Amino acid sequence: MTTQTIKTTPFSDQKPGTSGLRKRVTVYQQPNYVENYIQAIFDSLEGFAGQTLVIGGDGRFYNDVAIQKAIRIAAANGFGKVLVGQGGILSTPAASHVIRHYKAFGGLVLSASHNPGGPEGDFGIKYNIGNGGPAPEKITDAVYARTKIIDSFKTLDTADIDLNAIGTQQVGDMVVEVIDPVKDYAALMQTLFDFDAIRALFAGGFRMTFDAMAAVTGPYANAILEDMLGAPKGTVVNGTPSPTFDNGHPDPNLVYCKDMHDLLMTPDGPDFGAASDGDGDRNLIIGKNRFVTPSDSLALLAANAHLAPGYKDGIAGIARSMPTSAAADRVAEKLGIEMHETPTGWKFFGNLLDAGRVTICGEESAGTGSNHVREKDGLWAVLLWLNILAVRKHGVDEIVREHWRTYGRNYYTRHDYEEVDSAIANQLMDDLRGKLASLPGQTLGDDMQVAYADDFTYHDPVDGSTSAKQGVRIGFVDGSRIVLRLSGTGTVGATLRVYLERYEASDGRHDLDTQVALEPLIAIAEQLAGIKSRTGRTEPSVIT
Ligand code: VG1
Ligand code: CO
Repeated sequence: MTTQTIKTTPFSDQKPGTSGLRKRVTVYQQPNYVENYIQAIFDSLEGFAGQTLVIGGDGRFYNDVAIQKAIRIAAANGFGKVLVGQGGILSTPAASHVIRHYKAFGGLVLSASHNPGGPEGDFGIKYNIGNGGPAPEKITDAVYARTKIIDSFKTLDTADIDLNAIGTQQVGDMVVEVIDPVKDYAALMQTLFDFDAIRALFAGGFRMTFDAMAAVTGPYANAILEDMLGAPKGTVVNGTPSPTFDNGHPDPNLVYCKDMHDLLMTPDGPDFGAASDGDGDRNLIIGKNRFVTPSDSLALLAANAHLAPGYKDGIAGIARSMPTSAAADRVAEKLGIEMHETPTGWKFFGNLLDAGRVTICGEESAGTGSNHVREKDGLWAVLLWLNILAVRKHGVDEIVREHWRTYGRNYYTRHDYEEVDSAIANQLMDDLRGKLASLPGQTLGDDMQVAYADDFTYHDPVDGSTSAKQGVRIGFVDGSRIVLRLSGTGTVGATLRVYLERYEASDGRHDLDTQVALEPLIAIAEQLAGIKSRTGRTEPSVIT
């Protein structure tokens, strides 16, 4: 089989964002768009000849087309083997595990995560390195530089492989093995959690609902929750992956999972509700009468992790993204373990996990995970919650309240303004940066004194690299914070994210409405940034 070298011209818009390259499907459908990007990735790597590449995606529209292209380009570039999930399916955490488990060189994760799918929706490609985690900035920067000058790609003129047939097939000199997407991942979960205890919980009448949002976690949740753990049939809803996510928006938050939230607030509703996103790395946790914010969930999971067999010896440290609330910091302090604050995006946790400095990581955007893989992991978080509930024999609400009585409560919310004009959003951030130097010492609102104001710069303690301009933070003397940054995963215009946090001590008031508790900070953010007047929006598109 002869390798074809095809001439191409660069695209100017192939800059990877927070989590890979995300674009409208119509952008990806341009001739050579996928080919250029994948070739640029391979051109930025060294030493993969004869090695294994993992390929999998969340099953969204264009997944199959992109996978067939990726397989041919991988073969033409000299990979020895491709492992691909049956039907092209691998959740993001499962892909991370498969890379690690089979000691692959790396992997291509095809997903636009929580963004809608379908011909009018989004698509994405992300490269993960041999530790199973998203490529660090050094690699994504090199890939972007390469996309700007690429002039050819390599491929083969071969038939499509059968993505549904488990087993091996040949593409040129390369072997393609189609694997069960669930099996290895389910086995890993069994090593971490007390399946007997969780089985007993369900057998005792505990009722749960899990919304897979017609996305990738359906097969995983069905196999693990219903088949292995004995949750009643019907526990998993929307469990069949659909290329359009049944025309839904697979973002597990209170907007898109409102029905589940309402169900958990009814007296005869289930005990526990959970959901995951398009590619299976996010989680939403709602107990009876209690929504658990992702920042609180991170703190609670860290404080209780030792109750699960996989973490029985305790955790080495915790890391959270900068905008995530400081609730976990208090847990780390009490446990006497390391605490790290990183920029947004899972790629910044990889070094800390590899170095054994942290065990549990999390982001306010409904992402939590541990050192078992190098991605955030939606079902992992759900299973750890179930393990904790099974051991502690209390409900979610009781456990959350007790946590606040011990550590205090970090009231927290995020206000998103989506599809804002990019020029307006950038100007807003620039003007805000211009004000930062003058803020410390000032009193804003009625009585909020600014302690510090900066644009977050991260210094990676493991490899010494620096990442600047990671979000504007304004911190107050009482521990409250306002953070503003622009999203790196949106595909249309700019998304402005405003993160708001206020601390209430362990003996303080824990029962305020979150938006009311944060009202003074919301007003200060508006005063400083002028969001309403600049964008013309009267309210956020999404409040989480
Ligand atoms: C968002 C979240 C971030 C998360 C990223 C990828 O990024 O804020 O915390 O890591 O999505 O998540 P941004 O740049 O839009 O704020 V996923 O589940 O979309 O892979
Ligand atoms: Co995701």
